[in-house]
Amino acid sequence: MAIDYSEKIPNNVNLSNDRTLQRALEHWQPHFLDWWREMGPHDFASADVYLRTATGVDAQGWATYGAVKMPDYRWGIFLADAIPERKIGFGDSFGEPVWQQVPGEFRSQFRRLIVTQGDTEPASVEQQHLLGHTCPSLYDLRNLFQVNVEEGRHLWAMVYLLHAHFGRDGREEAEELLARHSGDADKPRILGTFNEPISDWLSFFCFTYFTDRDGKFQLKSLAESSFDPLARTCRFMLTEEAHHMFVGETGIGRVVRRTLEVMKELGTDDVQALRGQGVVDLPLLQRYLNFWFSSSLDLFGSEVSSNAASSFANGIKGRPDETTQYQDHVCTDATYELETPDGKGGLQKETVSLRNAMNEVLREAYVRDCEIGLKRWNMQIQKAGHDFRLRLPSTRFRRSIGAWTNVPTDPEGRIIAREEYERRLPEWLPTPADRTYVTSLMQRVTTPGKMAGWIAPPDRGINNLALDYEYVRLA
Ligand code: BYC
Repeated sequence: MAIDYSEKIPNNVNLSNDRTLQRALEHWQPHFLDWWREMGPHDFASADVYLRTATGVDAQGWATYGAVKMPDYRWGIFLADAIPERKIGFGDSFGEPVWQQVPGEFRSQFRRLIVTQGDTEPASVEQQHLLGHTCPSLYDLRNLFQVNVEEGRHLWAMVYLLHAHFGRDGREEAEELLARHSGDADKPRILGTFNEPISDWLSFFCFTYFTDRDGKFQLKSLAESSFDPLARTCRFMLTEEAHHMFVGETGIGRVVRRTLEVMKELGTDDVQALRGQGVVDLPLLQRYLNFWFSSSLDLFGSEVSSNAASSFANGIKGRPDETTQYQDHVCTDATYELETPDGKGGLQKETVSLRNAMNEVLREAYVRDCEIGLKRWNMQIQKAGHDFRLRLPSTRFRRSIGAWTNVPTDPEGRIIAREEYERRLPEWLPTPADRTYVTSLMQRVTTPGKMAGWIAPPDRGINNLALDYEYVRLA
């Protein structure tokens, strides 16, 4: 269905047919805008930004591009088209028709997941609140803002579900989504990674590479849901998410390219020499990757989880590409082998029900997807004639959720003494000196077509425009 932009809240859900819902959302809208003004991109409210806006939800041309002031962005409610006669694709109700309403017995479980999903969206905007001030180029600044407005829209997507399907509880949750704040001591965001500061662009690229990719996998699992409005909204969100991961992958790739250029010019990989030239040495990049990858792994929850089992059994959350990737969609008898710490410095093998291991199944698929960027970046390094390789640390390294919580391991996943772990952490995670150095590189560049010295230009501009196009016109 086409998106109606004549409405106060653009939508393709026939909002004007449900006056009560429309009024409730119109009541929430100014709260959202207040939140955006306070917590969204700092200081750029009057800039003209070359943004894409959804005009339709089909695969072709869903986007239109043009200069927009961010507070005027048309945040709205867009669901992918319904699949006629769609059937439940997994769990105990496999093969039955999907639900247009939430079954009462699953209400609180659905609410919890929708709230958790919704919470991450404004959190990421808050984390990136000040980043615009230190943009490496107008191209990057525009990409940051594109990501920010779309995360704002993803919040709308979840708030719509809460308002439309969860009554008063849902409306209260929607208010709470604007009341919790990233890193707030009293009211933090729900999931750990979303309380980590993103105060430099290297962190931003790592976040969009690793953490937005968690978004991809979680949204793909929710897109399988038996609750059809949730499935449809997540399907559309996934089309927006792809750009965010592109920003991360190409951002890190450009950092690597620039560093390789300077390594060639200087004829050395000496860290101090490279830092003297203002680029990101590869060991430093590795430490940033270790930090954001390990934090993002926690977002999948515990390896063995009764929440995950009941979400699967009840048809609430499936596996990514459930229909095409798996034969057994019910998984009552299937098992899963895990290796977990035995508490005595060794490992033990555990066999658990596959349903209980669904978080781990997702995490494994996620790790495989993360490898793709690493291969590309390493190809660049190899072609430049260097032996250094970027690597994903083991999924056991620096975990705060699940079986490996607080188990000291090295990045290869070997259990080590706590003393060794503490002592060697500066080899593995960004040190205060690394962060100070990265911060020193974060000088704002806003001349069209120019890039900061620590990052190479992208291969092409946005929507076939030239690289020196003025993607953000600063007021
Ligand atoms: N930090 O059984 P467990 C995105 C909590 S990203 C803090 O192990 P479960 C985006 C958990 O909530 C995608 N707490 O795990 C990206 C539970 O607490 P309660 C976001 C954590 O429940 C970039 C307890 O530990 N979407 O879209 O099976 C920019 C035991 O949980 C953490 C979703 O996450 C953590 N890391 O699975 C913008 C999808 N991990 O409820 C956006 C919806 C776990 O007992 N959420 N806990 O108080 C879910 O599917 C599940 O809630 C989780 C956890 C996968 C997160």
